[in-house]
Amino acid sequence: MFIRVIALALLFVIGASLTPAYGAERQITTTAKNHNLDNNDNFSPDGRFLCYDTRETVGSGIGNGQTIEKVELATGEETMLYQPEKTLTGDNAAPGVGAVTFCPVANKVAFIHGPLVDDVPERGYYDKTNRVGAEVIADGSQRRVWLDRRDVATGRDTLPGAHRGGTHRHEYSFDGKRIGFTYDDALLTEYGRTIGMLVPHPQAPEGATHYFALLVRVAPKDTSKSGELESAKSDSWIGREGLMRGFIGTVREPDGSFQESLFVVDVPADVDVTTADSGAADRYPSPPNGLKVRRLTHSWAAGNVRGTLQGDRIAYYAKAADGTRQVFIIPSDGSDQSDDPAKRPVQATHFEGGAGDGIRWHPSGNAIACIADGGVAVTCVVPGPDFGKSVFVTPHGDTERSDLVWSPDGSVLAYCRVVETLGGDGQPARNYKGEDFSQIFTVEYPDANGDGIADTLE
Ligand SMILES: [Ca+2]
Repeated sequence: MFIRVIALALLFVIGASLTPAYGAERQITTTAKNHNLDNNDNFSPDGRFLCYDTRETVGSGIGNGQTIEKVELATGEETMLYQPEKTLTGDNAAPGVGAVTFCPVANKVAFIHGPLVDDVPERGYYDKTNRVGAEVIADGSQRRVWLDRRDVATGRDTLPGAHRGGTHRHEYSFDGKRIGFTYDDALLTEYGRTIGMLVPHPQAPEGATHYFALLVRVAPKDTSKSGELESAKSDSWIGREGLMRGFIGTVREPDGSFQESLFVVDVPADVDVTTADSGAADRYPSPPNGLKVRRLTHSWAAGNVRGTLQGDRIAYYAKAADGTRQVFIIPSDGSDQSDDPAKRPVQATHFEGGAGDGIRWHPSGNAIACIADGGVAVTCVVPGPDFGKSVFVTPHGDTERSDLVWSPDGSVLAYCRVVETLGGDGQPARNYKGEDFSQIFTVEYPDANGDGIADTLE
């Protein structure tokens, strides 16, 4: 009996030491096309599906994106969610669809949609200043609505609630009521990229479901004064109700140089978007009344910035003392110049080669994930002795993983990997420039006790 206990204990110890710190990677998609998660909110609200686009299959970029699709994790079954009737490919492409994101509270997706082929003579080809958001119910019925209205008429003011360029990286707030995006104006191109918001509204311009409002007014390029912004990008909602949008601003410093720093724009729940000015041919749009832009850092910062569901903290990239790029965390009402140390940024990751793209929060707010050394790493961010401890949940140093996304319940991480793909003839299938396709993979988050912290770090 005693020997049996010893033997069992030994087996247990050996077993534990041989168990890798990561679970098995699982390849979800296998078909001969590119599967791009694009760092959006790709999980369906119930966590059963992932939406993706298929850019880089037949031609370059989103302009040559042909389809919007979803895959069921359990079966690998792919469903076409949207495919334009006619497409043009090559350098002059249309319409171009891509960058799809799931609504967190309904079975629908939003994505970038360039001009319909029939509208190309009037609107031109796909371009960053020539695209809008489209939305379809994610059941394969392909019924499309336009989220925003593009209006580039020059003989009068822009229609209220419309814009004059291109919206992209559409992102629903966690409660589904607002859609954030980055924006490029087509009429006044001396203004750089900035950010805005779409809300469903009875006064939305004809043909669109949502009313457009700029969130950050930028100065024309090379004209800003000290403290003014010339661009806003890498933006994301902070908190469930979308009352804050974090972004990276390019700001003019007192010495005349530019700095990229972390900002937040506060967007109150009762903001009246109809107080926004939609602009004219010679007048850039202006945000609605009641917004407030706050600068949180004064040194280099980068995104995409990501906020917690609770809205209390923001994760972003900044430089560590050793010069590497790492993930930092700051309270959403904090500042690197605050007198209160608790309101200042804290370095969360300490990866030797720095932190890669794709910061994501566990829904508990207790952990973040990002790519590092080509693998998926998770980091405990609960204040205390475990803060900043990281563990890889996939292999690393072997190949590149990208476009990380965490399921709504925190149990699964999904990402893309470029792997050899076989076509229907059993031969390797490759994209238009002879490269292997990107496929979707998942790994389970090792958190059996459900506290949001990887069990191997506890
Ligand atoms: Ca745990």
